[in-house]
Amino acid sequence: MIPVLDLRGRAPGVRELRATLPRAELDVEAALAAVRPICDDVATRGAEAVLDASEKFDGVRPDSLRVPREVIARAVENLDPAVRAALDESIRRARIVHADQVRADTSTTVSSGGTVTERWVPVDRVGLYVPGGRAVYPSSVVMNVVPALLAGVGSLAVASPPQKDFGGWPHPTILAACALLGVEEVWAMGGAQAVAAFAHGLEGVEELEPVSLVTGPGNIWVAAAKRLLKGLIGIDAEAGPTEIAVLADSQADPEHVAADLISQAEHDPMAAAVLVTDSAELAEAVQAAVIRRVAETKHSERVRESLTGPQSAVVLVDSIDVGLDVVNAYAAEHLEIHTGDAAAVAARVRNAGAVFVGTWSPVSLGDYCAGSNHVLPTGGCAAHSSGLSVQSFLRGIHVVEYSEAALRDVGAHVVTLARAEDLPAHGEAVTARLPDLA
Ligand code: HSO
Ligand code: ZN
Repeated sequence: MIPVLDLRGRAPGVRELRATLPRAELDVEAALAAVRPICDDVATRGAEAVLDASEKFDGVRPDSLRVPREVIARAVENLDPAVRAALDESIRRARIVHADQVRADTSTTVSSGGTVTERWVPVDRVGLYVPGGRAVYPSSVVMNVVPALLAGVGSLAVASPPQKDFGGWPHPTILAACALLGVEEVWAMGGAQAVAAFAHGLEGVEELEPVSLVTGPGNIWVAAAKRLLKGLIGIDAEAGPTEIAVLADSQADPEHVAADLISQAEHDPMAAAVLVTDSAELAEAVQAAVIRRVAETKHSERVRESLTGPQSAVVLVDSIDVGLDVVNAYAAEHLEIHTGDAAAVAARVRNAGAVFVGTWSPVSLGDYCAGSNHVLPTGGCAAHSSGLSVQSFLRGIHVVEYSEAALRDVGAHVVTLARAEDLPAHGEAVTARLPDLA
């Protein structure tokens, strides 16, 4: 049974909701201590340090860190045709959605002869992390690579942990997904050591050019390495365990709701599943369906651990209005709306990584084939951040160009503000050009 949190008869405010709603706690700070020596070792000893860490943590020492071209080619040749067709469709849909995110430069005439242009410039080189471990994530290759390519990133490298069962290379489906997207630079490395190798680069037999930005989900060690190396590199987010929240009323189909809660619980015993509903009958029906389905599903053990854990809950509320307050305070990575007029309710959602509207839009559709991105903010970060997009790989550079007349027009204000900040030399940069403004 999913633990119940009964908020009926109450309308708690945001602060109280944030304190009472369940949340998976990830102690990234504690992981930093373990990750720091690994990252330092990679900085000084390079590839040897990465290989040693792989042997220790992944239980395998790949023949090389860079995955050879033939190994990638073989992975595509051996790819199951149905998987290939599904990946092709996933890529096609992601491309059309992300293509609409590409932005044109904007040029604003601020005053006559004074313009500010915002130029969108892709990051030169990026490292994309694709997790291995409990599951294989070729879909995450798609979700990282597609926006990077559409942003115009010129150089990109993918890293994924070496797999004991596949000769020390990343999972073949991951390699095949890279090939389908035209990615040739793939590295058999995972965990903190992969992030460190991306950040510092590698020299010698294994030549890895350092990257400027690392994106992609990963486990706590990856998150800790991102936190440690942030600044030297840019990062997208520190991904935590996946989360699904469902806002549902009495019209919802309990089987659909149960199946969707279980689908995300399948990722991780720490994954969070939260049902928010104003219908006690629906809550009961969902609990019953969950029990039945969990018994039958393949990864029932980890699903059960996730759904019965302190990070999951069925939250009972008086109305969908209060339910909206709850889900907005929770700021879930994924939020499904199963109510009458779901679109209208969804329009009132302010905080969520992605919103799935109505009974025919399950999260797993978005995980693979909706066209939306599945690298999304977790742990409440949806209150301030977005998921991965073309924008994640761009920098907006302001290009300022003023004529003499345009500078003259506003120069006195610059001088005044410079004096007000007790930074008179700032004003002197103007009066050096236009002495009469002194
Ligand atoms: N739900 C995960 C993404 C994923 N699901 C990949 C299956 N494969 C985090 O959004
Ligand atoms: Zn998923």
